[in-house]
Amino acid sequence: MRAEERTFVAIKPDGVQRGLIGDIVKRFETKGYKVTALKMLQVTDAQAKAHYAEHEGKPFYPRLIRYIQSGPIVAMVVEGYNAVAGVRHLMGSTDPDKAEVGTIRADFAQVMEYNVVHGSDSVESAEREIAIYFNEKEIFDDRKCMSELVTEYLDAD
Ligand code: IDP
Ligand code: MG
Repeated sequence: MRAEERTFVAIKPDGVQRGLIGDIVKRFETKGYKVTALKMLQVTDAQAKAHYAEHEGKPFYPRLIRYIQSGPIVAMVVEGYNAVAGVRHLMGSTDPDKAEVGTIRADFAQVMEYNVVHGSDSVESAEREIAIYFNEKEIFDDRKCMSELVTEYLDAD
């Protein structure tokens, strides 16, 4: 049985600058995932290094660090069944040129260097990355659903 998972998602600076926040968040919400945390922030040196530690030493690493700090990002925690793999499926391949049409990267980006979104690649990475950008008090996974609120409202009379 697939488990309820949470994953870390970021709309990278190009996505924010190009006015794609709403379109990208919509992809996750229409899939049925719950956005349990969301904020815009400027990535610090320490956050950038922690986030991309696995890529240190690779040829594209300096440009990647510069890119993720080139403007504000929108950081999110996204929750749902099989959310780690599911979010990456919605995002598409790292290279937008190879991503399937209909995925975020295929539809909104052209080159690997500027691929508009980040999504964690495992449950362990998700927990590590969430902790870089959020404290637990900023995550709201116990929201009442609308039917519960409506029932409460009707019962109040
Ligand atoms: P992912 O974002 O699909 O998980 P990773 O391999 O973890 O892909 O790479 C992190 C980010 O680094 C990518 O999203 C992309 O922005 C950038 N990147 C990865 N590989 C390359 C490359 O070969 N050239 C330029 N940028 C790259
Ligand atoms: Mg990755």
